[in-house]
Amino acid sequence: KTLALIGAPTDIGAGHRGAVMGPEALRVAGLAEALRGRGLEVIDTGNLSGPANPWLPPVDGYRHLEQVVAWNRLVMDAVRDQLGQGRLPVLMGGDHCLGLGSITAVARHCRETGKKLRVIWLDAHADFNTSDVTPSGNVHGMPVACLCGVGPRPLTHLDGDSPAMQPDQIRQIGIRSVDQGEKRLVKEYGLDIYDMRYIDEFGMKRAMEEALEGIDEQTHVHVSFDVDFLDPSIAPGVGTTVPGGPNYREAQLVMEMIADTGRLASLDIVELNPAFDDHNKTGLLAVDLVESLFGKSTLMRD
Ligand code: DIR
Ligand code: MN
Ligand code: MN
Ligand code: MN
Repeated sequence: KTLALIGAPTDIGAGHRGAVMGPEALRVAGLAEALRGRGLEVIDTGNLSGPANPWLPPVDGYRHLEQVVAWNRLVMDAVRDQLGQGRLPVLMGGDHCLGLGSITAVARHCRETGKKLRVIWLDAHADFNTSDVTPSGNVHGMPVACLCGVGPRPLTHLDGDSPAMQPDQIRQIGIRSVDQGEKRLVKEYGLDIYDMRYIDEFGMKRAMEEALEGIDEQTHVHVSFDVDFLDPSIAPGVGTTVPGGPNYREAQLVMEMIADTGRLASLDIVELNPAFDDHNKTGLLAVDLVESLFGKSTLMRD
């Protein structure tokens, strides 16, 4: 299987500028070379080109809605194109609003090919805000809600149909910052969340066993990796750090257990913000973890 790297340099949905530099930081950290080193064929398709960030305040609860829609259309089309060619798309964001376009394309591909979709959402945040409850108006806090059909029509109907997916197709890991109104929505929609309290009490192994339960040969696993999932002490290069995230070993275990399923079929790497980073430390860590996601393991008993 050939991997297709897709750069989406934008911070259109974020509350801080800088994720626009994410794709280049991942390239400089050696993402393509590391994956080729694993024996994978990797094509870098270059960067998508969308509207600039006008850096305006929210209007009716959304910041930059028009530009967010434009970027997500570009991402959706690029991901769909790569899936159609039988490649494994790796979206290099960009902020997490782009998960909407990426997963909308993946979900359609699954419906068309009769696959079961399982989204593994690695994040400090639930990203289930709406215009009514958002504290910021930033659309990177809303993609999961939009995917489940809750949000403004241009985002919920990105490819015409809505909802793109059902809440029971997603598992969220590492969650530790959920806004007040967002918490109510997440409960109402029944999202399956392995928050940090759960991970503290039962351990990452058990959380991942449960999150990956039911995956079989017919499952398309999509990983949406928001780099702020990681503890800020190891990953400072993100716009919205939240203390108390997974440490290095826990994060490696997450990636290795997903790799063990053998069903990873698409990936987003989002929210890497070099403006907050320390000598691309977070970019290098993201590459290290993505290598594990594609099968690099320290395990001696296999
Ligand atoms: C917050 C931050 N929940 C918001 N969300 C972030 O503005 O909606 N998501 N940073 O990744
Ligand atoms: Mn996110
Ligand atoms: Mn986040
Ligand atoms: Mn597929």
